[in-house]
Amino acid sequence: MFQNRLSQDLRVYLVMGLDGFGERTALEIAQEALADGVTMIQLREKKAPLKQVLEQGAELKALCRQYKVPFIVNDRIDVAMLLDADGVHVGQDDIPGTEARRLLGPDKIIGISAGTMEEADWAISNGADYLGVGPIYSTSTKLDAGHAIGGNLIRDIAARWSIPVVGIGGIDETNAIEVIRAGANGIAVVSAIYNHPEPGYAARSLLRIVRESSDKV
Ligand code: TZP
Ligand code: MG
Repeated sequence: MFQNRLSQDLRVYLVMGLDGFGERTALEIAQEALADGVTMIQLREKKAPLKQVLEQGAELKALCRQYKVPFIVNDRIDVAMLLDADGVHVGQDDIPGTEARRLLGPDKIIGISAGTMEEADWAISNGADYLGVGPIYSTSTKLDAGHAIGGNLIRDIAARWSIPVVGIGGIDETNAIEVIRAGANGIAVVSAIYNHPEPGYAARSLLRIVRESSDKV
């Protein structure tokens, strides 16, 4: 049941920091994207002072609650706990899933990144609720993301495990369909929504693509 719900929530997953873009603040971008179809949000802020992350993170969480969309914190289990986020997303070198679970309890969402089948196996054995797989395509958003791996790992994971999977890295309206057809439940994006001149429009088109391509899987 939890996983069923999660696979729906993962359809259009916006990963964002706290800097605004263009004329919009981070909150304004999130608001437009939520109003038009984003199904989950991850706060991934690497450089702002903790005080600011807690203040603005609380506002972002409130916005997510308003739209009944899960609010996830990247890396920082302390921030996730202080904000009473719906979960945490961690990489292979961050706090292990089992330890995150001990701190967060059974009801919170734990997402873990994986770029190889070994990493996916490790994440699952550490209690991941979903996997973030990538970078699927090349991306300039995360400079140390490594080389693009394409859709094959998603295909292999879908064949081997029944865990919700979201693809990440260089995904936009032109290639989202391939990610879903490979077997992902959704797409996680930064720039395709965040840096789009109309974030709401981008969210709506991505959700339509995910919906239409999921029907055909
Ligand atoms: N992890 C792997 S790729 C990536 C992250 C956070 C960045 C994705 O950003 P974009 O702009 O959607 O390529
Ligand atoms: Mg990390």
